[in-house]
Amino acid sequence: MATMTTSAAITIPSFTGLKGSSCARTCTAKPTASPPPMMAVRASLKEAGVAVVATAASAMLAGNALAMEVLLGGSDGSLAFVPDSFSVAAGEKIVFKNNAGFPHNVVFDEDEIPAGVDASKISMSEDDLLNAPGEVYSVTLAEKGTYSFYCSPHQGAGMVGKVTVN
Ligand SMILES: [Cu+2]
Repeated sequence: MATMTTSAAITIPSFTGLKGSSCARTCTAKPTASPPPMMAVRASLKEAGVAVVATAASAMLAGNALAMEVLLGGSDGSLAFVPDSFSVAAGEKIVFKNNAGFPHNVVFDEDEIPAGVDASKISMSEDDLLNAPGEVYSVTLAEKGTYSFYCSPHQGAGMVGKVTVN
């Protein structure tokens, strides 16, 4: 009697001890219900991860190669900076590129730039115009703050923009 009880007591825990505690809850849930949903979640996470990585990579490539690119004139013919409001890091290059509806230029508003910044040093001349498709004007802003700029031929048509330097 005593032997049988002991062996039974040993046998049962060795099964329930493993399968019972570590598997009964996790294992019965996993092999049956969890794997399909978990795999589905993992798959979608993977896809999302890939998309995020791809976006980050292209953003990095664009950042390295051209810095911030702003189109002069919308492809739809609008007289606008595209985008007309954006942020860059201090010292990051901003490339304004002639796209459509030119001539355009880029003039910073001396009243709407950080104190101490000389508008004439970061602006094109009011008379200087980008006439050819793809022509660019590049500028690097070192001082943090908000800068307003406009295209002198089209300021009246609303071709204005704002950049925040962080
Ligand atoms: Cu313009």
